[in-house]
Amino acid sequence: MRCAKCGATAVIGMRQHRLNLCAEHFVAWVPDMVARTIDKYAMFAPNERILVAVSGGKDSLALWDILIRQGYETEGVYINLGIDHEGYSDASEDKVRAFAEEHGSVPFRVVNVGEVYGKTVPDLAHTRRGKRVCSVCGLVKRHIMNRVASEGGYAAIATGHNLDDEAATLLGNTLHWQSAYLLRQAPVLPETHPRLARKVKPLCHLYERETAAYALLRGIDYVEEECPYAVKAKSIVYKGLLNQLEHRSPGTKLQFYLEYLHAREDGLFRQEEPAPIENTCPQCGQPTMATGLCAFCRLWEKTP
Ligand code: Q46
Ligand code: ZN
Ligand code: ZN
Repeated sequence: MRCAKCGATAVIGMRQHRLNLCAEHFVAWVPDMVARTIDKYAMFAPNERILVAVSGGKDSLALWDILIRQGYETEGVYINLGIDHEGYSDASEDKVRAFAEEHGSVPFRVVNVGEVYGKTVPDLAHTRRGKRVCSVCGLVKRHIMNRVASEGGYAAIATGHNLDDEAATLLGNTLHWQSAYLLRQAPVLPETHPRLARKVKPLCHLYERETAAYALLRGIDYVEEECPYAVKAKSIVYKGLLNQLEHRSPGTKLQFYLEYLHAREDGLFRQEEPAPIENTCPQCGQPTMATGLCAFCRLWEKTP
């Protein structure tokens, strides 16, 4: 297998692009791909400040690495959820901290949920019977990221979702015809309020094996273990199914996602404009659709 650019031995073949590359050309190709994705969806401008949600995993650290190398002004935020299974949250925090130091001590902050709010995410979920840890976790992470972005005046929140993540979510939403979720699944979610920053996914055209290879070749030290709660997630099953399809027919995942975006652009899932968010939570001050406390504050209110 030879590199399409220089003829040296290729380290990776991307069958969906019919492209084989050597290490040197692959680590240059990945940021190019990300730059094209940022451009294509007008995710952010070069002068905008970006908050990067980092988990310590390969995708978010690869994303942060690429944005730093491309000269963007970024800050990394690690939310320590307090998942203590084999020290998962603390070990992940250590990886992010080490990454920030190795990259010239780029701005970085940790929000420790247990220390700031008095309960870790698993504790909070256990005291709320019937609530899955992941749904509590999602709500907590969204709230904290929005708060940090708004306080810091960031234009956008960037997350490391790759194409495998997006295709798996899409498959799940399609199997259940979750039209409201389908409508909200996009590479860019515009700001819906001055205090709710734009959400962007610059890795959404990259396969998971490509972000993993990039992290490896760049020598990025990341947490290899998945979050212990992810094991139970349906998305793992969907990823496996999509990989089987991909194996038989290279490019299936990419096509599934891109064709969905085209259909979405053509108005297939279009609904009426959502009502503007006019309320403010009396407790935390965040914009909310609810009258009274926002969903995040209600979560803590009801917890004994
Ligand atoms: S971190 Fe949180 Fe994920 Fe872990 S508890 Fe579930 S949602 S799986 S991205
Ligand atoms: Zn080459
Ligand atoms: Zn609130």
